[in-house]
Amino acid sequence: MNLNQTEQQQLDLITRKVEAGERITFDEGVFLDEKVDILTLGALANQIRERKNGNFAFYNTNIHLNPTNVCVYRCKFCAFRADLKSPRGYTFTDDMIRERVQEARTTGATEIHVVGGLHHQKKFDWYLNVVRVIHEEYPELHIKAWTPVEINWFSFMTKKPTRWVLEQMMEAGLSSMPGGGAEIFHPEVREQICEHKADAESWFEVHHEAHNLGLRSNATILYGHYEQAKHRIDHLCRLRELQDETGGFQTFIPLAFHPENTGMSEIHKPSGLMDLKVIALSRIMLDNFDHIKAYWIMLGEKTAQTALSFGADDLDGTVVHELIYHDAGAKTPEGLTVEQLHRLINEAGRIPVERDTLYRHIVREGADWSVGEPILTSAAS
Ligand code: V47
Ligand code: SF4
Repeated sequence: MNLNQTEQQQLDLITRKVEAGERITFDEGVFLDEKVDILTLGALANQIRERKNGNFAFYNTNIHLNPTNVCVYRCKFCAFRADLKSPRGYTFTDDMIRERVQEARTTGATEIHVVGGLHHQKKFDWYLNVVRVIHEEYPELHIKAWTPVEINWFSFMTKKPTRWVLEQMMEAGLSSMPGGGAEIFHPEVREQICEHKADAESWFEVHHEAHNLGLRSNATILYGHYEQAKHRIDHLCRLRELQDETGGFQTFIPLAFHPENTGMSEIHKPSGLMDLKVIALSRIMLDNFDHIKAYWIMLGEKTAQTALSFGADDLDGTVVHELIYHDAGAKTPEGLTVEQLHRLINEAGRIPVERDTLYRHIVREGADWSVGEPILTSAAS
C-alpha cells in the first residue's frame, strides 16, 4: 500500500474510529475503497465482525421459488427474464408451487425465498395466491418474498398504496422481504442499468413501510459493473440512514455482477479481490446492520469461505433451485448440503450455527426442526 503521509494519517484516524466503534463517513468510505489495500480492509472489517457476531457463522436451510421469469422490464444486467412469447418463459401453476413446498418440507427447509418477474398478464391476485398456496401447504415455512420492485408493480396494478399491498401479502402469509431490486441507488448508474423499474426512493419507501408494519427485510448491492467507489459508498450510506430510523434490516448481501447472457456481457466478472473488498467495506460502513452475508451461490464456495474472515458472518443457505445467477453463468452447484456448509465454515475456523430467517437458532433432528433460544452475540437484539 503506497499511502502518502496525509493518507496514512487518515487511515490511522479511521483505524482508531473502527476500534472505538465509531461511524465512518462517506468521504472516509470512498478513501478506504479507492486507496486502502485488501488486507487492511479485511482486518478492520474482521474486527467489527467478531465484535458483533463472535466466532459464529450462520446459515439456513432454504429453498428458492421463482414463480415466473416472464417480465415486463428489461434490466440490462438480467439474464433470468423472458419475453411473454419467448420459449424460455415459464409460469408456475398452483400444483407446481405445492410440489416445491413439499420438497421444502421433506428436506426440512425453514425458509422459502420467492422472487420473480413482473408478468405482463398476471394480476395482483395471482401473486397473492402464490404466497397463500405456500402458506396453506406448509404454515411453519417462513415466506421471504417480493422485492420493492414487485411491491411497487402490485401497487401500480391495483392503484392501491404500498401499505395496502403489504398488508394483503402479510394476511396471505408473507413473513419478511428479501433484499433484491436495490442494484445501485445512485441515478448516474441506475439509469444505465435499469432505468424503468422502481427508483431508489420507491425502494426505500417500500422497506420503510414494511418495517413500520413489523416486517424485517434484507438489502443488497449489485456491484462490479459501471459503478465507482462513490456510488458504492453512497449506496451503503443511504441504507445506513434508513436503518438508523427503523432498525428493520437484518442482513446486507453484496451481489457480484454475473455478465453471461446479459445486456452487459462486455464486462468481466468482478475478481475475488473485488468481492472481498465489497464485503469488507460493507461491514465497515454498515455499523447498524447485524449481519453481512457472503452469498456462496454467486461468490463461489472458496471466496465465500474466505469472506468469513473479511467481514461476513453468514453464508446464506442450502439454496436449492437457484435460477437468477445460474442463468447469468454462475458455475456454483445448484445447492449445498448442510454437511458441505459445515465443512466450509469449520475450515474457516468459525462455528456453524443454523438460523431461521429472523436469526433465531434452529434445533434440528433430520428434517424435523424447531426454533430455539435467540443466538447470543453482542449484536443480538
Ligand atoms: O435484484 C440479477 C440480482 C437480485 C444478476 O434477501 C444479478 O436473502 C448478479 O435479491 N448478476 C435478486 N446479480 C436476488 C436477491 C437475493 C439473493 C440472495 C439473497 C437475498 C436475501 C436476496 O439478483 C436482483 C439483482 O440485483 N441479479 N441478475 C446478474 N446477472
Ligand atoms: Fe425483471 Fe427483475 Fe430481471 Fe429486472 S431484474 S428484468 S425486474 S426479473
